[in-house]
Amino acid sequence: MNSFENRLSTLESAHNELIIRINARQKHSNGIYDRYENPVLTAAHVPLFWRYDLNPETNPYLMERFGINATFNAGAIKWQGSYLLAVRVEGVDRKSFFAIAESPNGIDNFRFWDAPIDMPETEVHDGNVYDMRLVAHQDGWIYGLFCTERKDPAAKIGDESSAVAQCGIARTKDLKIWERLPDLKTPSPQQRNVVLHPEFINGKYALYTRPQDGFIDAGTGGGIGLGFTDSMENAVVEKEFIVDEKSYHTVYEVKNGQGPAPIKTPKGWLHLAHGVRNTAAGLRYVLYMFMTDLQDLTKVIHKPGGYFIAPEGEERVGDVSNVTFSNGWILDDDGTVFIYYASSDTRMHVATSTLDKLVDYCTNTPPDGLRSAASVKTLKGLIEKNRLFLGQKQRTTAF
Ligand code: M1P
Repeated sequence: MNSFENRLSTLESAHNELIIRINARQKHSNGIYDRYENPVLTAAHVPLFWRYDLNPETNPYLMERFGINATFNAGAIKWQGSYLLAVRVEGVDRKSFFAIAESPNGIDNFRFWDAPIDMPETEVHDGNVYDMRLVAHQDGWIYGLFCTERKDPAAKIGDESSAVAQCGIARTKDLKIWERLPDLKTPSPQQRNVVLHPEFINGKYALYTRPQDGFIDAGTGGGIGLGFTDSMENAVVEKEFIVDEKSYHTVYEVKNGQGPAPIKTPKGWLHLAHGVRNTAAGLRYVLYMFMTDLQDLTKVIHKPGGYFIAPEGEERVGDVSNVTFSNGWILDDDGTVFIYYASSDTRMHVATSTLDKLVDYCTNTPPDGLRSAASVKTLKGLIEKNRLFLGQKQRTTAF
């Protein structure tokens, strides 16, 4: 074997080993969900034939010709018995695009389809596209709503970083061929984290929005909004109702955003969202949950205090450290919920729970009392409850 073949064979074995690696559940859990030992997708999962020119004549050193920086913020759907992620794949040039990765069990063995998604553009070309939410809507289409980012046309000369974020919309029947629809129009100057509700509401499409003044700053906007449109072919939301506000001294104090589309349960719609607060080390992104009323989607009926998932261990470090972000989950037929989350804008993970556990978590975890004294009162209530219960069981030694 010559050195080209040697190198290729080493690359192939390492890649194959990574793809087929079994992902074991972590030993310890908080009872609400289980984490897993390994990320489900990393930049190294991207096929070698996307990254390398495999012809020794045109690439004698077997160099990477198209470097991949990260695989993160994936939408998710169960499709023909497989677990699919619509992954934000980011090249070393900072541009992201979408690609489908498929697993037989939702936990490991994720493999990218042969080519990334060819996403059509509108007349105003996209600068960058990311964070697709996949929704199988009642109307029969699968929609992909994502952020389309373009250079701010009002940026001053020399300002090469101001951007405008809007919601791009596409739909498909097979996740291969996509039809691009016009971008969403709302009263807000910018939009990110827009998500389609899976059912019609009074004959209209319902969209979760995130009104924001600037590209990063939510400013006077922020909060998870809800708006309605008659059609997705020309989607216009005239009024946004704020469902879940950002609020002082919480994990969603700076801004928040809907994660994937909510899941319907007999007790209400189950939501997964991200919340952002500021720290001396920069912004910290965590996931939190809440439930809304089955009839009135703007009414929050349960909201546990604090975060649901925060970055842990290696998850804490990456391109944008201290971030967990989720825009995809899958409810399986047996009630298992696969929660796909990205860490630090770098890689994808899965956590598993069940619908019953998540509803229990939302309905029975105390809400945020918004003051230290309120937290102490809640905690003392739990201690007292345990004292009485354990006392009845004559196990007072615990106290
Ligand atoms: O870098 C963290 C996240 O920042 C943005 O989220 P938000 O709009 O809520 O601030 C997005 O760019 C997201 O992709 C990214 O993970």
